[in-house]
Amino acid sequence: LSSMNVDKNAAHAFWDTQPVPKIDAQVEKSGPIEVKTLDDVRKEPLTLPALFEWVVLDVNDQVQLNDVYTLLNENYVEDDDNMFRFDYSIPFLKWALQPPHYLKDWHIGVRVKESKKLVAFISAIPATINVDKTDSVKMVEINFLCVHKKLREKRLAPVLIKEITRRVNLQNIWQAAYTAGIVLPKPVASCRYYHRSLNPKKLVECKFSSLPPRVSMSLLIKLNRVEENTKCPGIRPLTKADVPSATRLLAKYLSQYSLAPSMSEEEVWHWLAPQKNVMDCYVVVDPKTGEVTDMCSFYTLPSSVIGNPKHKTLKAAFSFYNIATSVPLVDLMADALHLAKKGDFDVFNCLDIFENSKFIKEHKFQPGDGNLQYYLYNYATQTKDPSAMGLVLL
Ligand code: NHW
Repeated sequence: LSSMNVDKNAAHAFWDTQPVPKIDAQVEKSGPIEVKTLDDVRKEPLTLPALFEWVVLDVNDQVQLNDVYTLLNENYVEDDDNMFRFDYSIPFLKWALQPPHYLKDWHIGVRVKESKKLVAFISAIPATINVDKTDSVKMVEINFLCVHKKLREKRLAPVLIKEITRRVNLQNIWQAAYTAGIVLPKPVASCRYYHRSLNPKKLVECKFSSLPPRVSMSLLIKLNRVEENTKCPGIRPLTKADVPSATRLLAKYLSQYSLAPSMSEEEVWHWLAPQKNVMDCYVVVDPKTGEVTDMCSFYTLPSSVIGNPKHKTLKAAFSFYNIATSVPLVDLMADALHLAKKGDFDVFNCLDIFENSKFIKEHKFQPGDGNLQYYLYNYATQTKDPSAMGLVLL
């Protein structure tokens, strides 16, 4: 949805009742919108329609994890033309849902009482988010909100959102961060996706991209070649021994952004440890001091290609945290593209957050038609430019 056709007067029967700024609000002072105490929090779960029941999903149990995978694989986010649907893998979901100090109680499902079929899901994970470089806020990140296609537009999503809010509030946490493709009251930042073709022939065959006028396939392939070798001396996968210095590098780098996570060493290792088909993270280390000076990282998020006779899945890399101090950022990202190509990815995606605009043109990224809106729940702050954003949600 482009910002041009957002109806600023659209009524939001649910969101108008929630502690979020109105869509046209001008925020003067940063801070919580409402202040509550545990006494204000309802002690019983929200009421579901009679045929359904709440469940907690134990993602350590392969069967339950597989239920989540299948719900999302069949019903999660699609592009505007319904040609692609995110296909978060099973190991990815386990990783995304179990960071340090995760709560099992925050992996919420709705099942049909009789058949036990999983028909809806929502999750929260704990995070500390720095807002406006001054305020460190204990929050949750909300993700994987999904209602089965057959149960859409029955106001089930607000019930899921209220239930997760209740369970988060019970832990004395009152703020959340989340992203969505749609415009709701009220984005903190409106960001744009950019795509770098790595396998242009397949992307054209899948109709992810099209041949530009007067460009042949062989020319397109040539234009999208990546470097044959890496440019950053000694670049190699992150190891556990790098974590203390990587954590310092990240903290210093992220401190310049208006919205950015603060991560402990334990969290840095959880989020950046290389994991095949989940996370790639490479570092450059100063040979004298052993300190990490540069880092690039991307996560693996394939999409199912809907109804294509030849291709079932697109393998996409999503840019994560990239920091260049000893080499130019464009060189570091040339290496990220080289490594992604070697890892058989079809496309490398990034948002216009961080300093990403500095390599988007040079490395031939093309703007996508998708936007990504960032939101905070129960925290008002001034609207931010994408380049002030230092947070990536999966
Ligand atoms: S965004 C991905 C969301 N998931 C998908 O797009 C998957 C495919 N779609 C679906 O499954 C990443 C359904 O369409 C969903 C809506 C479930 C999206 N965020 O049940 P109804 C996340 O997971 C509002 C927030 O009839 P439905 C982040 C909508 O505006 N609200 O719709 C999630 C309307 O309210 P309004 C959304 O199509 C963050 C109401 O839902 C939304 O059957 C969640 C309609 O409900 C979205 N993506 O189901 C918020 N999509 O007021 C967390 C629709 O306008 C907040 N809606 O009438 C923080 C909570 C924690 C606080 C802790 C202190």
